[in-house]
Amino acid sequence: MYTLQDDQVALVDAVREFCLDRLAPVAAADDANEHFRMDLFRAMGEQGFCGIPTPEAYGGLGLGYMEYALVLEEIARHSAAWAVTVAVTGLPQIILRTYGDEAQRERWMPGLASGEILGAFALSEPGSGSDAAALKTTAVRDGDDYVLNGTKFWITSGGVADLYVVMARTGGPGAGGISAFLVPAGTPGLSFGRKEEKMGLRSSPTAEVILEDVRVPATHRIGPEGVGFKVALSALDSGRITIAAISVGLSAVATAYAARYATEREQFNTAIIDFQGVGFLLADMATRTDAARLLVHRAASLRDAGLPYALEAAMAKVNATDTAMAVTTDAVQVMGGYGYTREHPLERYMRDAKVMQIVEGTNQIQRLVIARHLKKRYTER
Ligand code: COS
Repeated sequence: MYTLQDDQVALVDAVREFCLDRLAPVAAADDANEHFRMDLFRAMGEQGFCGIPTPEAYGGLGLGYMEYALVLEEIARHSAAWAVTVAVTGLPQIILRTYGDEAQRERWMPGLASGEILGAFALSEPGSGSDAAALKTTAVRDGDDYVLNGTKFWITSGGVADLYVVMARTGGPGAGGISAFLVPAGTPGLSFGRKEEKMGLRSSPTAEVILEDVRVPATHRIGPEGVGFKVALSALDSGRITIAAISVGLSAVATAYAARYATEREQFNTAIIDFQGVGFLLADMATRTDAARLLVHRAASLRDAGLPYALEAAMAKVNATDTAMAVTTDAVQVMGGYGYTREHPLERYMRDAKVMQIVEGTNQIQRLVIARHLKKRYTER
């Protein structure tokens, strides 16, 4: 029987209470004004939101990806932008936990888990998005240091983050020539270009990260030279579960909002949910949302059990994000003219849903990953 455990329900209730108190009141205005609040991030960190799956020994809550998915879904019901900020500060933690050495873990993980350090992940470049292995940023060894040069694009929390994990080329072309580095904010030569004006996720800043002769000690390299691509892609496997969970939050809140409206709204002396054209739309929205959540929970459970989950994470991501786009669009349709205005949050949900089909690997890349897994499975038989 598939049910949540009591402590999981209690965790979600606590997150909801915080979000209703601190996040919901500012979500719409901060979206309109593109306003990011560092104090709110630190407060979320104090609540433990930033280190849900990080071991207690490194300052986290030591829970699983199931709990992480549940928490991110709940935050996303109030603000997908904030859920993404929390998810992305998790990427350096996953990376350090898997590939970092003990000194790096002790230095950075407790701060990241508690929200004292806001983390960012810098892989994409102007000419390297889906083809991540084509990145051009360089890291050249110079004595006990590396010197980094290049430009990173579309970096979540760019300009406000305290710590950047930067993928840079230390060797030849392709995936095998890439290494990962820790670059703290304030390092000379690290600067930020244009802050993007985005369609959605507007209270989460996204900026260009510029590295000009940025010198970091060799102890800031994560793992051996040449494993940076694996570092990045394995973090993205986990990140895809988080983006999927956030998308389920968007679908769930949009469905609830539209269903409530359709129950109250009367036309022709009838609640519009009783017209099959609207009722069936809502029925499909609710069903698709729950199906998407099940795929997210499957991927999270596999990860928590220490089993392979990359395929299931890609499936969960492609399904949940396509679902969020469809469901939020239909939710606007249910509310008609009201849904299209900023008096209601549905247009924000719809704008926020769009980017979920793009980030952490476009949905075309997810399908490519899934197809490659299928090819491997059916070749090996
Ligand atoms: N985890 C760990 N290692 C992985 C991996 C994963 N999920 N996927 C691939 N690798 C490894 C491979 O095993 C291979 O290593 P070996 O040569 O030692 O076997 C190496 O990485 C290269 O793999 P591959 O040949 O599959 O690389 P491709 O250049 O074909 O790229 C895709 C694969 C397209 C899947 C990858 O570039 C990708 O996911 N792109 C999207 C990037 C993305 O998500 N960007 C979003 C940034 S954050 S918003």
